[in-house]
Amino acid sequence: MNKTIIVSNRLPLQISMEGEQLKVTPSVGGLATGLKTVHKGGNGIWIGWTGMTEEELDPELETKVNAAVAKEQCVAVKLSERDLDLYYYGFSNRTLWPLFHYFIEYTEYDPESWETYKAVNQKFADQVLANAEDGDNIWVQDYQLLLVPAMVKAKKPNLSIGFFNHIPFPSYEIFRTFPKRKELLEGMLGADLIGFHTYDYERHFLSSVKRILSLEVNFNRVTYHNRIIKVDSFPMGIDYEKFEQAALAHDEKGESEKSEIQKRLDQHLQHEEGVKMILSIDRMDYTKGIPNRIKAFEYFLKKYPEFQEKIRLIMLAVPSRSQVPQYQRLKQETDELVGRINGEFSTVSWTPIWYFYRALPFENLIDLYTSSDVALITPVRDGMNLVAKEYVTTRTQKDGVLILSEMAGASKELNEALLINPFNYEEIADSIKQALEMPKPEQQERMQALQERLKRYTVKKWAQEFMNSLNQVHKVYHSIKAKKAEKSDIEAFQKKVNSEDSKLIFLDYDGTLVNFKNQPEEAKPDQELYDLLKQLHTKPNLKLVIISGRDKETLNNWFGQTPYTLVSDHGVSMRLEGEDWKTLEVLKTDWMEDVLPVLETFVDRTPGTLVEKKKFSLAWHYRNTDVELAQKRLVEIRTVLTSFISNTDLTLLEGNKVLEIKSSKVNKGRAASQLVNQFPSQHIFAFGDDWTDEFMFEELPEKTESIKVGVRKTKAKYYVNRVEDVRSLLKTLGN
Ligand code: GDG
Repeated sequence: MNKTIIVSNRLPLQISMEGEQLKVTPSVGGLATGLKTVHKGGNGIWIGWTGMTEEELDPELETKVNAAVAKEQCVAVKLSERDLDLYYYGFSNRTLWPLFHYFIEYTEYDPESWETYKAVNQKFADQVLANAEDGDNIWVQDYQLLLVPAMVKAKKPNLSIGFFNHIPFPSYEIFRTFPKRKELLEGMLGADLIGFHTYDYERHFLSSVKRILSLEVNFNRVTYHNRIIKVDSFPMGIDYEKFEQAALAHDEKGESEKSEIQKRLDQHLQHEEGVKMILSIDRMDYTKGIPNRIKAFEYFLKKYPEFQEKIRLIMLAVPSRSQVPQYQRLKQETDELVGRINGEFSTVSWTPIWYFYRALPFENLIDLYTSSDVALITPVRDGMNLVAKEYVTTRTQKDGVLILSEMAGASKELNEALLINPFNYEEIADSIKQALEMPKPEQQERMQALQERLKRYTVKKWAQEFMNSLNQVHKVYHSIKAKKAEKSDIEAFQKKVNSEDSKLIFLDYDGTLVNFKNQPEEAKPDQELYDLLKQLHTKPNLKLVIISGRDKETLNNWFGQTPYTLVSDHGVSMRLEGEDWKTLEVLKTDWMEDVLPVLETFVDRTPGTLVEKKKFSLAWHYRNTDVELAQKRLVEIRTVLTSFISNTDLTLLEGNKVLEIKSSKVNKGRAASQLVNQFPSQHIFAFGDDWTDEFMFEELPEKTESIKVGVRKTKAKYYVNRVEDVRSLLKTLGN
């Protein structure tokens, strides 16, 4: 049976020594909970680091650790102290983390860390490869492992690979600054499904893929190395039940069961009528907007002094990455700000900020959530932010107000919160006031709506949706493409070609026999192509047809001396062996005078595009322009031209990065059918790569062996990956 392998930097467990005994405690974090069904169901395994370095493990202990993690269906990846230093603290946290959170000035690039990042990603990939069998699903988590999908795909292309990025994906303008931008994207594109928390991260990623790798993107699908990769957003939820149950249990607690913190909170709240508490919880990280929050709070106290001595900000900052200098500076700045403000505003009975720099047990977290009237969450960048969701979930009376930064992924879902820009102190101060004065019914109405959403889309649901989508991607992928031309198919083709029967072979030119070049005139035939066509043509009773969108003159230049049949302009003219060119369709061209200036205005406004004037058609080429601008212009051009061509026999034809305006009376299908009637053949082959060739695939007789270049939706029966594969196939047929 197929299984799922989850891969993350850390395994969802803690290992500790109790005397001589090894103790393994499963983690209770959100991700571990969400993935539990995926992991434990159907013999899944989880691959990651145990938290103990190679240096801490002697061979005996290592055996014990491996056995203990195996009991939890986990497999350990061995990391040395140096690995950890350069891959985790180094490249992941000092390079990728700031880069992806828009802190370019913090982004360090150190080649040694990069090399180690690659090597460690390879260690993870090797462990996956050692444990995976064909048909398994692999789900790679987060930015520490961006290269793993491609490393696994390269060795086992039949595995379905999913990748989820838990942090933002930055805009192209930020991402492009990074020296290894290509390598990172290519690493991720080893996956079949790439997930982000929000649509914004998804579109930033697609934009980078289009611009940096020049890949074809249709809606949210990327075509890469003849695979189709789906990119989608899956906003991660929380373990709703766990937080709700914990809050309900908290409500039931008698005085004697209360924690010390809870007692202090109660004392404060009961101190005076109208006293309120504002809560913030985050890892001490520069992305979380901690200094901004404190400064905005100070501004609030000054702007609305009537709240002094009535409200308190409780700030829990959990120590994190404290060996990185920026984190040390942040800690210092926070300490100073809190000190200054408490010094400035405190009275004998009141301090405005209660500041905890430590982690608290889960129970205390619930104390804080349930006792606070307002949650003030102000990250400057945050992939999702689960704290905001947890606060909402613990509000059993549906009161309380969430103030949330619009820079947190969670803000996309939590519309009923008071959304703020974390750089706008005025807005934050006013929102704090609004929250403190918000009437209960309004609080409840907002909270009700927020809770309903979070209850529906829990972390379990998130994991399920991702896995469903991963299974779906594979199915869709197999259903839209033709069958790959395998050895046995090619042998069957060979038999036909070698027989005495009559054969007709249609060959498209650009994108089929030669690769695209920046300028159409650069894509000339080379000697290898001439030779292989010549060889193929020696087969008995075989007619070769080059059927192209190119004009008569070009085809004459390139193939005039050959004995092949030539069809130009998608089927306007034809030349049979030893004969002159003749026109298949009599076409008017007077429309060109009117359309050409229209296209030229688009060329002027769209650098990198050009108009090709053919005898019977006009083609707007956009291969060398910015992809997104081209998409926009295409819509405009289509709109302008559609009204222009209504009531004419003109049509718009979309090729590979080209839009062509031509008569609807011509297409390759009509021309090819005409040739089939004129030269009835026992075997027919047709090769092509784009939409213009689809007419041919569609209209040729059923028995035709049609072969498409590239994995795209097609009417062809077979596909091959690249021009080089067409050439090698034709060579085989010629031998
Ligand atoms: C990354 C992304 C994305 C916090 N303090 C204590 C404590 N916590 C728990 C919270 C919450 C979790 O830690 C923090 O999660 P966040 O989502 O808020 O932030 P990051 O750690 O930065 O997580 C983030 C997330 O990945 C998931 O994809 O949302 O954007 O940056 O669950 O409850 N737990 C305990 N004591 C504490 O003192 N027990």
